[in-house]
Amino acid sequence: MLLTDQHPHNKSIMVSVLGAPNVGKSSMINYLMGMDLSVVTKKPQTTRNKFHCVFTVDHTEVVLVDTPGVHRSNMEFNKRLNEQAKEGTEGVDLNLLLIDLTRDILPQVKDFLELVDVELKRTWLVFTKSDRIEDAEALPLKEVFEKVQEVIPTAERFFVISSRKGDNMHELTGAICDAAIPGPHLYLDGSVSNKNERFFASEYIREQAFDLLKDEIPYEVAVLIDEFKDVSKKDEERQSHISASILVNRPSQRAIVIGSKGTMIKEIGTRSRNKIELMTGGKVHLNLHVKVSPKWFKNNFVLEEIGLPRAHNSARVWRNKN
Ligand SMILES: Nc1nc2c(ncn2[C@@H]2O[C@H](COP(=O)(O)OP(=O)(O)OP(=O)(O)O)[C@@H](O)[C@H]2O)c(=O)[nH]1
Ligand SMILES: [Mg+2]
Repeated sequence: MLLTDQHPHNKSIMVSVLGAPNVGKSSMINYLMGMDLSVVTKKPQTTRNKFHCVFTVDHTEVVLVDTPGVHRSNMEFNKRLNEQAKEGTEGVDLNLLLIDLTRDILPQVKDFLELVDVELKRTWLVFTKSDRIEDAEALPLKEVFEKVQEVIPTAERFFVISSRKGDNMHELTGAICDAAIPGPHLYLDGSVSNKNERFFASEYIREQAFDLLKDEIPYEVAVLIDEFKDVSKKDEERQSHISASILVNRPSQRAIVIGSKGTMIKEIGTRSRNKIELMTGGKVHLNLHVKVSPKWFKNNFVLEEIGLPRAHNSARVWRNKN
């Protein structure tokens, strides 16, 4: 979508946001966007799809590509998550590689390069969670950065940020805007993403399930939107009717997701409905159904439906025959 008749001062930049699970990619994006668009939880592997998050500063459009955290696993599902991250680097002007300061730094860089196996073009390192380090300024990050440059020669500079406290976010935004390229915007004014409300509704339901459920269950939950209908009456506040299925792997998980006397599903529903209502700006009627779909995370149809197509290293059985 190229928009004609744009302001002559318009600039745009597309920036991938990459790194291991849980380093704070989605939190940083939300901070920069000034809204809770992307889902964030305490648990790793929250984000499952790459998608665009868009904001503008004066005439400069910034398109941030959120991606799933990459990690080592032979499971088909995880290969597809890693593929999303790899695809997130395609066609961007700049990569931000996020590194969690509370964990060993160099292994995070090396693991990322090994797992994603792409030659990163222009790259900036972003050290995250500085608020969790007693004296982040005293860390020998310049030396560490030079070591990173040995494996990523295109690494140009680094930032030390906290999405919790906002440290250095202004500098990061300014630098991204300065790096933007003169040219037309890709999105219409006011657009915040390339994904639609259906996508975010399913994300906000999954976010609450992820947050509230324990052990393996969050990882064995998927959300499908069965219906998203506008039922607004003329001249009245917007009203939407949403039916969604929460898929689980086993019958015992279904019982847990529903909870005793339905308390768990009610909590997931109430919390996610509040967030969906903030998005739609109106009233939402939300119906949730918990369905057992054994091994859905190996089922190509379900994986495609939740936006995870085959990866380059998918098991043979997943390959397209023609
Ligand atoms: N203290 C602190 N916590 C942070 C910061 N940034 C993120 N977190 C926390 O780290 C956890 C993971 O954050 P996310 O933004 O979901 O991380 P992510 O990299 O998107 O994770 P995946 O989507 O799983 O790859 C959450 O509990 C956040 O609140 C930060 O700057 N400071
Ligand atoms: Mg995330």
